[in-house]
Amino acid sequence: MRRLAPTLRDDGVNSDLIFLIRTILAACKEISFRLTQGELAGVLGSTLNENIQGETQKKLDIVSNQLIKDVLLESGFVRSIASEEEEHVVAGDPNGKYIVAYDPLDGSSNIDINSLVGTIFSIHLADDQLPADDDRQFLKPGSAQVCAGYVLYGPSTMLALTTGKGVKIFTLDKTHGGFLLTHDQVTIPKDTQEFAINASNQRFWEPPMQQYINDLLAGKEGPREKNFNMRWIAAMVADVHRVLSRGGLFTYPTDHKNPEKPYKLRLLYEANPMSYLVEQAGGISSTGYERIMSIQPESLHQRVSVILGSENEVRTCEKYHQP
Ligand code: AFP
Repeated sequence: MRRLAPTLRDDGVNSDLIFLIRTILAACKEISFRLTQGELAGVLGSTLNENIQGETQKKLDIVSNQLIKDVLLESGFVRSIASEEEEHVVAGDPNGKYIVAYDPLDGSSNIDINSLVGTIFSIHLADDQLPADDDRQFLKPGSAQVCAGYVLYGPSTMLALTTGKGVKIFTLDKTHGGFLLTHDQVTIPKDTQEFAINASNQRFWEPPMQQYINDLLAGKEGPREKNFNMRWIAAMVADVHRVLSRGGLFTYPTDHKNPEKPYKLRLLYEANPMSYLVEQAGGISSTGYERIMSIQPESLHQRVSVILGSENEVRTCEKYHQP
């Protein structure tokens, strides 16, 4: 099986970006090791702190954020970083060519139950017209990304990556620490019978989503005239990996459970990188009303409604949202 760097060179990816991707993966390998060690590494459990999102920080949230932050700032290739765990943009190398937005440990509520978690990253070119510590560096639509990926820490540690030439999946071979190409040109089936949503929020959804989900649940006897299966892993990385692997629809729609927080998923370091991967694999990613990668961000930790996956199924869900 082919290793990461030669595979990306064959795709015409420049050596600076390959170096940056490998830099991120160096931190991810360490995160993978600490997760595997679990209690033995003393990194499970929560801290007494809350992050900018008002969420209790897990010890491994902080450790993972620091690991990635350190390697990015030392790389010489990164002008600015934005993280779920950092309130503001952190300036890196003034000559850095790239900026990186990342969620160091997505699904961290799964850590203490030994379930799936992951790291998500989104890479843009730096803006020479703006200071390195200016949040506006990151206020670019997802369509401007030059690279996006995630590392899923599961029974295997797997990297899904796109640089705009389709999606490749690599598997970490822990015998030598290399990521080997195990799935080339990943393609999401256009149709599906599987959806992922946190159904406990049903009473808080908007009517279009309530109706759409009701019709899925009605199965063969309902208007869809076929049965559907449901999954919910509570880690976007894992649910999206299933969509890339066998199709499906994943959604975290708007809800009015907390009027101050109508959306759950963050645009810059969850929705946009995942949307890039899904679109590059032949799927689509929408709010129900517009393409996610066309949204002009207004703030660093902006949240958004997400409906992504198999093209025909997302289109059907969008139709429920048409006036
Ligand atoms: P955490 O990182 O706080 O666990 O949140 C994960 C996440 O942002 C996303 O990965 C999941 O799809 C979603 O939240 C799960 O949300 P619920 O806990 O409300 O199901």
